[in-house]
Amino acid sequence: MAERVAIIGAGPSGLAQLRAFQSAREKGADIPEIVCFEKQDDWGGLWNYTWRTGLDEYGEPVHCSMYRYLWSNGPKEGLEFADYTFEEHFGKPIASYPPRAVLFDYIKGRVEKAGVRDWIRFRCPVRRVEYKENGKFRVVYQDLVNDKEHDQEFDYVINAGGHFSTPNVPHYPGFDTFNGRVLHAHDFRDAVEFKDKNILILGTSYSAEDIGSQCWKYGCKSLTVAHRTAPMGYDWPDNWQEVPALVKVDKDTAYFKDGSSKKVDAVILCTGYIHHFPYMEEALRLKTANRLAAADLYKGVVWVHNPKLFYLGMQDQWFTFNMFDAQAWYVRDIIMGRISVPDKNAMLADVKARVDAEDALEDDYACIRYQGAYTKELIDETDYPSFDIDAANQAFFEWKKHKKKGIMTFRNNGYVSPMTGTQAPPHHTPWKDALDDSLETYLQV
Ligand code: FAD
Ligand code: NA7
Repeated sequence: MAERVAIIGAGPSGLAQLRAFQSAREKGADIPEIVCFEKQDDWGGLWNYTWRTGLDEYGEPVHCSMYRYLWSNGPKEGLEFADYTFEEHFGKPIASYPPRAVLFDYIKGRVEKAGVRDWIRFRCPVRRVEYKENGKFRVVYQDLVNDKEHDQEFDYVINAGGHFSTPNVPHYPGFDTFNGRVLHAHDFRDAVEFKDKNILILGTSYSAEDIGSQCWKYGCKSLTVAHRTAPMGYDWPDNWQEVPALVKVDKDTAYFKDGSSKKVDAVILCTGYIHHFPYMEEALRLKTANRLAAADLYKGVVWVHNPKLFYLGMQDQWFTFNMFDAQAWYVRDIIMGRISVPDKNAMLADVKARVDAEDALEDDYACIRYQGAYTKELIDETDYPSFDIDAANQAFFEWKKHKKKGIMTFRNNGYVSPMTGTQAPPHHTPWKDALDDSLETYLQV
């Protein structure tokens, strides 16, 4: 009997895992039986956009945290697959900050070519994962379309369920009597809703920066961004101000720590996400902060308390798609007996070393190098095509400088692909004037 592997989620991480196994099979290896459970009706994870918010048509929490007009917030040269380049997919070099639909198309292209769609059971959320005395995992999943619950045994489980979907929602005094809308970034969909409105944003990370930029681009009246720790400090447009922490709201007015106040129409909580895996039994459930060295994961992927369980993509992310690949190839090789896992003490020491090394990092540049080195460390142990990590780091470094130079213009720049060495062409329209984010318009010359 072939061993059985369950993969939870068909987002970029889960799809990397399918492609990793398929590539081993293509090279002649015997691979285990793979079953991937996906609760949405299509693959792509967060990149599979839906207008829905809250619960979906089956009463399931909507996974999507993406919104209309989302363009990549980092250069595509930092996330490119080493085994499937942008040039291979699009047949020509393209600009460096593709909109969501373009990246979705790219993600799909590789797995369509690999022919792995049949391994996925769509509309099948995993309800429960338990480890049994017989050394196997019991996986309970729901077939939503036929409304049936099923129960199966697996030798290995790979959780690729994502961690930017369940919102972290703080409460501030006065929210319950605020006259406008209070929403989390997870439920933000169309910036046009906020045209001519005064908006308050809480948070200072990617969501705050990008949702604020979308609202500015599509014509909001003003943006006020309150920071709990430190301001973002970019050279913002005139109608954008950064203020100290929010203290309370009262009907239509927000009050800040420095005593200032501002009338606002809506509050958007860009306050991050939580790692939320209620379907994993307690002993198997990852609990970690959103950081580069996630808790309890040897080499960032192996669950130290049961090394037949793996988590993919659970780190905070500078590197994304090619880091997920590095992880997926590594996990594949553990399962296929090509890489061995040390004893628990050695695994715990590995986690501690990673946490300590992250704690010692001094700035974002060091964080990028750290995650680049981690990605390379895993790639060096497998047959994933090796690539120039320094060149990917370089794209990120230039990106950071371009953001500092112009937060509303950085997406007009292009970078060199670490995979092909090609310099990306400039996009035909500056980002702030490009209101149509469709694939067809983006790919026009
Ligand atoms: P996800 O994409 O979240 O996919 C997880 C999948 O698991 C989903 O399909 C979900 O339906 C499924 N799933 C979850 N639970 C279950 C269950 N119990 N049973 C069955 N299926 C389940 N990265 C970039 O590189 N560039 C960007 O520009 C960028 N922009 C972003 C913008 C936003 C708003 C957000 C939230 C993230 C962004 N990211 C970006 C980061 C993003 O995390 C990664 O690009 C990528 O989507 C992570 O892939 P994943 O497969 O780990 O998780
Ligand atoms: P992040 O990167 O986890 O950032 C969360 C932000 O929320 C961060 O600035 C926090 O401030 C802030 N935060 C958290 N709790 C609060 C409260 N209670 N009050 C005020 N501010 C708070 O999440 P993002 O959504 O920006 O990014 C996640 C992914 O989505 C990322 O990969 C992007 O590509 C898109 P702090 O600095 O801790 O004071």
